[in-house]
Amino acid sequence: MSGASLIQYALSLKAPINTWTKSQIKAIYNYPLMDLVFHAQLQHRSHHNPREVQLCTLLSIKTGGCSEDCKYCAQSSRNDTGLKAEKLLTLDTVMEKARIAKQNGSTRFCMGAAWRDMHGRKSGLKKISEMVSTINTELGMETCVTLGMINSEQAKTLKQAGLTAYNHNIDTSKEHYPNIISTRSFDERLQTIQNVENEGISVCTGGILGLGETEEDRISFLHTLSNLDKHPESLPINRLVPIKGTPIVEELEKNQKKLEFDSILRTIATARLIMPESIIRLAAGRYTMKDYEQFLCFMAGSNAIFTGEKMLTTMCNGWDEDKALLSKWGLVPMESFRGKKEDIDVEKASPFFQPPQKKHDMVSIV
Ligand code: SAM
Ligand code: DTB
Ligand code: SF4
Repeated sequence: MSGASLIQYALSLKAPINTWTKSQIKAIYNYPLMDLVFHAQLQHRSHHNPREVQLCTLLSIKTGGCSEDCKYCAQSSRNDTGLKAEKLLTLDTVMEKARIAKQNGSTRFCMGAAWRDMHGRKSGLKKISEMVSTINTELGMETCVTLGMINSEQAKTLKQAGLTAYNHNIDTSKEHYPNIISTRSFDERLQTIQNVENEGISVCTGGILGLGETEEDRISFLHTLSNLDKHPESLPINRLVPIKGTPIVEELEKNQKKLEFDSILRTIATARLIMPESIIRLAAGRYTMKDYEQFLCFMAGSNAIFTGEKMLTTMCNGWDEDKALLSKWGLVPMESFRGKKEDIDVEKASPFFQPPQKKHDMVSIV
């Protein structure tokens, strides 16, 4: 099938499919950019209110001292980045930050810990569960945590606390992954995602662009995500933030590998076409993008951002700056616990939003 027919096929589907092949994804990814972005925007409009952008704020609740060897990360104890390891924050500190995030219009609060996994962290899990349930009950915000690998029992505990989503990135393609991380496998990442999914927690998973990956890697990365049993509820696209002292920075300099903005745009547009219902979040490195680059990412189908004082250890675009930008473009914050087209208040939506249609049988592909 040609790129054009595959795009038409993607647009004709009434429900997401998880049978995309690498060659189909490649044909879509390589379609002439203007047409690719245009059709991604059409897909976006038939699954989401095109005016809405989800505002999410991050907090590092346990910074630094991580035992993993992720080549890009400021928080790995193996990387000489000058970051000091800290203890788990207290409930009071976290609530203060969550309150500020809510006052500034964020509806999802995401807490990150620099841990490999939750093995032997019973008291940590208890404290984090308390943070999740207090944010839920006192502030009514969606919650997301990213704590490294977790098993089914730990996922169950977080679900009982009222956790909305768990972030666990596959980061890159299965093929490129061993070049980036050696202390845990790609399949271990998938296992945690499965554990989270099985307990009925929304899965937030995506990756980083700019790790010296090839176009084939970006296609393979999208292939893994779009072939998960269920597409991620939320799909973060991070642009590598080059941190001094991390091995990836030296490697990229040596290989003279630079990520073109077009590749980010193609990845987002392709993700939107093949995973129509996922919320695509412009994550780390957004502060390095020019306004018009961010605008193009929204055109290609992104509909969420991290906004606030900080990411985990790197810079984030601030609330006021983001509010001004979104309002200039006629975009509004997404309300809490919203996202799917079935939840959209049609009265409040853009007149260009296409209301949900009855689900049809799947169209077969030739
Ligand atoms: N330790 C947990 C884990 O690895 O799942 C949670 C925290 S970890 C910092 C969350 C994600 O941040 C990583 O999976 C990676 O995708 C992203 N990240 C970390 N450092 C980054 C960097 N320098 N540039 C872009 N994204 C980064
Ligand atoms: C994700 O994909 N990006 C966020 C969130 N999930 C936890 C984290 C980005 C961290 C960027 C590097 C830093 O700030 O240290
Ligand atoms: Fe640790 Fe997560 Fe950083 Fe890897 S990305 S070193 S697991 S904090």
